[in-house]
Amino acid sequence: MLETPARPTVATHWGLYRARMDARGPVALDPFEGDADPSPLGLGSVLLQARTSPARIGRPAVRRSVLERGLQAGGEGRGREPFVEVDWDTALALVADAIGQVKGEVGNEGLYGGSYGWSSAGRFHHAQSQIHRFMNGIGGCTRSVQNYSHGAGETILPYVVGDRSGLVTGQTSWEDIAAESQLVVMFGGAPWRNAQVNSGGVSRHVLREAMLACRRAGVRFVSISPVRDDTLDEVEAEWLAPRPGSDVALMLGIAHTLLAQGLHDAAFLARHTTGFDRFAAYVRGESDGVAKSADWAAALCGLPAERIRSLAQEMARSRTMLMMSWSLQRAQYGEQPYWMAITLAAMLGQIGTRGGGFGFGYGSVNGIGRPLVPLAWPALAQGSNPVKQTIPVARLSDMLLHPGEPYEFEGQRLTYPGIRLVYWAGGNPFHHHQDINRLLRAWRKPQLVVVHESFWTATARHADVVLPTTVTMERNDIACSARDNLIAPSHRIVQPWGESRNDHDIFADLAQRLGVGPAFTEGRDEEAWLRHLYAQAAERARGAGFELPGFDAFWAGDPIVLPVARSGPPLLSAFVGGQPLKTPSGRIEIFSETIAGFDYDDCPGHPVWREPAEWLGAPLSRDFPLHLVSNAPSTKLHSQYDHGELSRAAKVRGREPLRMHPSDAQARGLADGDVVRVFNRRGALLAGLVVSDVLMPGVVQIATGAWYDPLDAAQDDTLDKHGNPNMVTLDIGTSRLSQATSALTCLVQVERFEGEPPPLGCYEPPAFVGRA
Ligand SMILES: Nc1nc2c(c(=O)[nH]1)N[C@H]1C(S)=C(S)[C@@H](COP(=O)(O)OP(=O)(O)OC[C@H]3O[C@@H](n4cnc5c(=O)[nH]c(N)nc54)[C@H](O)[C@@H]3O)O[C@H]1N2
Ligand SMILES: Nc1nc2c(c(=O)[nH]1)N[C@H]1C(S)=C(S)[C@@H](COP(=O)(O)OP(=O)(O)OC[C@H]3O[C@@H](n4cnc5c(=O)[nH]c(N)nc54)[C@H](O)[C@@H]3O)O[C@H]1N2
Ligand SMILES: [Mo]
Repeated sequence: MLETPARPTVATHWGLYRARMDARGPVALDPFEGDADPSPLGLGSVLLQARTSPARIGRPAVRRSVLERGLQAGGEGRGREPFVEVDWDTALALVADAIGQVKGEVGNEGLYGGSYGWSSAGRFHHAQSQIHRFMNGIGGCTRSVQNYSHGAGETILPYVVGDRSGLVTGQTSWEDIAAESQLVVMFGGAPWRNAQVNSGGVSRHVLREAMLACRRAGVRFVSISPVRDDTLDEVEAEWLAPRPGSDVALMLGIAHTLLAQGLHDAAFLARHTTGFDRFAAYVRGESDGVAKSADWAAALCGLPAERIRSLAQEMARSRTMLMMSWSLQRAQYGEQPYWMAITLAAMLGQIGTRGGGFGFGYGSVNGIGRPLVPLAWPALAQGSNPVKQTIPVARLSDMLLHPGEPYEFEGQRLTYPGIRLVYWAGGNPFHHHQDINRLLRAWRKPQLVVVHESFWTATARHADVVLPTTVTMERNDIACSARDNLIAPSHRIVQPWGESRNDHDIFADLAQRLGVGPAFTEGRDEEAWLRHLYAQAAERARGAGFELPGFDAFWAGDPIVLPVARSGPPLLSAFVGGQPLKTPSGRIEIFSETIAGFDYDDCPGHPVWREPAEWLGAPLSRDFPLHLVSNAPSTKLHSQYDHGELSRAAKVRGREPLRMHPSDAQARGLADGDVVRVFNRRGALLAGLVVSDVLMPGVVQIATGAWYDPLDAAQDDTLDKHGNPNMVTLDIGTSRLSQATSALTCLVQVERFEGEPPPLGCYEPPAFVGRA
């Protein structure tokens, strides 16, 4: 048994915390001393509320008719019927039988184990790794590729620059930006709220100090975003607010100005890119009769043409860094803003220099722009998946609704599989997926839904078998992240809640029942796995020149942050220095023959402006005149700890805050603190109104993460009482190239909710009945 030291550490995606203990257990969590700007997400008693929340799951539970009729129960009662609490043996026997039955009838392809979600930090108890290891061990399952974060970006980048460097790692350092940049233009801003987190852990929050150092060095920031507070006040950024979804038009207007005024770097374009001529013909209007002038762009994006022209000139005159947030590609045609930004940076000719060029995600998660130690931390081995069937992750509802039907993806014609059993551990699709009413219809299709959860989230409520899992502080783990130089113990500070078990132990038990127990566990328990993973980490660290202490000293000691240089090579400096890219031409592909060969009008051979299905310039905006921005929440990580005090303190009359410009509120007779109904043809949610001039008129903004709380679960298309923006978001692929999420392409209307707002039920457990 591993001992917990007197001053234990708890590692989360939002930072390291020291547990303050008394004789009975933990009383509060304090920030790790090494972090100058700790995130409040885990401070105090937020995490400890896992132990006091009525929403905590204490025992396995099965939907009533599934307990009675197994796979014959049908999906209609999912989310509607009461649960029956059962013992572990009953629940696991049911799951093992069902898996065996589906495998026997349709093969492993009928199991969906994509199981997207952040789950918790920690290398061993990482739910995704555990479920994938389990599924691979029983013969595989249908999986997902990509993510909701940057699915379109990660798909387009290899075609344009040969790989994904600069998307999640490899960006030019903040150190270089402070030293050499004169102008930083941030599309989507660089919100501090988002840099609170990083998957796998955070040793030190760096965005604030990095941006302030730039400011002190005289760097000028321009934040291009519909929301002013996407950038810290202290950096004194100029705020330019284009219509959401119009960034490509704006960038084309800048490109046209550069071209018309001869400010583009022709030598760089000739030497390092291919296809600029065809793009230039498009910009000039030679290929489609429409010149993409600053005036043309102004009419689309809403910024003054004069400012578009002067910005182009400032960019050409200065050492300019173009920063693109991940949010920009989370919209229809989301491939285009990234391709266009690279093209614009190529026209400026500063790619590969210190402080010039482009980079992604600087304000999307913590650690971007901080150099990394050159080593890959180990992860739980997952084996390989014998089933080759995958879907782009955001095509979940499409897959469930359209089995056997074809779709396009990266030049291939693929077919959706027929899914009989959905198995989820560590994610909350009723938080993350677009168009919840459509998801609800899709979710009724499979014969069985199994969910591992610690809390009665909407996903757990819409499962047939719910298996209670421990939370981080109830188990031992090791934290290390691909975007941090950290390796830290995460100690168990309390015993598991109720009958909850670790994901690993649940899968080990199921693996045993399915005849592959020893292969799954390799004979190791938690401690043996941690020692095993740590030994691998120490070996890799040694390879990179760092000597880690032995496991026992590590376990009893402080978090370890490996020292690194403050600056690494600028993005694409090796390429500019002569090393070809992994693209067909070896150069930056402003025109891609490969993409052109796919013949997709929603993603042709060079960057283009395409009017999104929903935006403030669309005819639809007459009925639904407000653009809804649904962004990452400041008071939680997605839907995690929505029931915690930090998240709930920010709610307005219990509802998720929706921010709106004073002119839009006045036009609707709305006041601060009103409960409002946000709706379009797809659905409706309630929210609590915050009137604020940090938004541009015509835009409303709500964070994701409020737990879906249906007014009447027995009805289709019912109202969400609480504030989940995915009630109204659009569930279409970005394009046939990437098929990624289009969550930010969304128009709505907002009105006052008349009468007494209905009480919330989402933080209470669902209805239970006894066994018949
Ligand atoms: N409209 C709109 N939608 C969006 C976005 C947006 O900007 N707008 N953002 C998208 C993005 S980028 C993302 S990444 C997704 C995020 O979507 P998710 O990653 O699905 O969101 P989370 O709330 O983090 O869900 C994690 C769930 O896992 C549970 N969990 C935590 N630890 C463990 C564990 O150890 N074991 C088990 N079994 N469960 C655990 C938590 O209780 C929680 O319910 O949302 C996407 N959806
Ligand atoms: N606290 C906290 N931090 C998080 C997360 C969390 O849940 N909580 N989630 C993490 C995850 S998984 C991810 S993927 C990242 C997401 O990181 P991002 O995708 O970078 O962040 P978002 O908050 O979705 O959006 C950033 C801003 O983009 C702006 N924006 C929206 N549409 C447009 C547009 O059309 N044009 C322009 N110019 N700007 C636009 C909005 O004003 C929004 O505030 O955040 C991570 N960080
Ligand atoms: Mo994400």
